[in-house]
Amino acid sequence: MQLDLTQIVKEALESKSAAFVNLVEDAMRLLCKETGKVGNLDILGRLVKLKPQGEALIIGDLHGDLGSLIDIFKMSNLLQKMSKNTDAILIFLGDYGDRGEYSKEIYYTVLKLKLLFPKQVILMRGNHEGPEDLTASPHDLPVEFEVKFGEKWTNVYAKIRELFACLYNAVLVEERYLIIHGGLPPRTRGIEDLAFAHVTHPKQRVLEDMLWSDPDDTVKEVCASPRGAGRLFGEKVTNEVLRRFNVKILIRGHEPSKEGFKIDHHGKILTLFSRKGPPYFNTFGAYLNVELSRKFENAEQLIPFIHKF
Ligand SMILES: [Mn+2]
Repeated sequence: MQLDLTQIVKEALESKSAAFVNLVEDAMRLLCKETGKVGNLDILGRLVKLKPQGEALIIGDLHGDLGSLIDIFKMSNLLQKMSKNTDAILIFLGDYGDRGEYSKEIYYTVLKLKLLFPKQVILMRGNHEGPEDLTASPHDLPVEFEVKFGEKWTNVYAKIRELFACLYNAVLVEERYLIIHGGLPPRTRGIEDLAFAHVTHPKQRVLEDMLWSDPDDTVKEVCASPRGAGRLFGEKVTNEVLRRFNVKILIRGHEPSKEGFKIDHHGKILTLFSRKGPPYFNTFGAYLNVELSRKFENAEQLIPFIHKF
């Protein structure tokens, strides 16, 4: 399939409420029903298990920055690779909207990509796609929808909120990586805890930790987060959870960093942040493009595969 990103972006920019709602409904019909084997993906609840094979492109928070998304696709040539090579995987770490001017267009583009490559695109849930009782603040999406869709905006907004519940909580690349938007829930017993975190929410705080938490080098176990949701977790938690899932590195987004990426907990955690511009003022955005078959013990070894822009 010859894929024209310029065409998708043009459609995204021009889409009116009816076309946007149609796309969200099509994506929901696909996403919400995904279970079991879908190509190389093995799906349980809202967790994807991946065999360590094929190339993966992992994109961090975009927060309405359409320019960076276009740049990443141009630089990585991934769409062409995905068309040719069915085991190439594209993972978005969540937080597509809010902050930037082009939330509507980012959602449109990533949902369109999911429909075009259902077996190769994984859309994760960020805290800006959280459940009703954990809405991120400031949440600019309703305002942007009102400006761009006019009086029909409430209907469009209700639809996309429905879709948020179908986005993925976690990706587990066997013997390699655990991939989550925010942070690690302490005392996790097994993959079911992650796969069904949206079901046990809010009785258990697993989903809140996954969407909101941040690593901290000074915290012993966990403590309250200045974000007002989620927690700060220490290296002890990271070691325990990674050991439990038999993986080496946590890959996550959620935190802006000057270089577009940062490494915490002695190389056990890689944070990717893929948008640039206000209000964060990071100098670079970054994404990861790595062959999943390759074995790495420490996130420092992933640096050659991190692309800063
Ligand atoms: Mn976030």
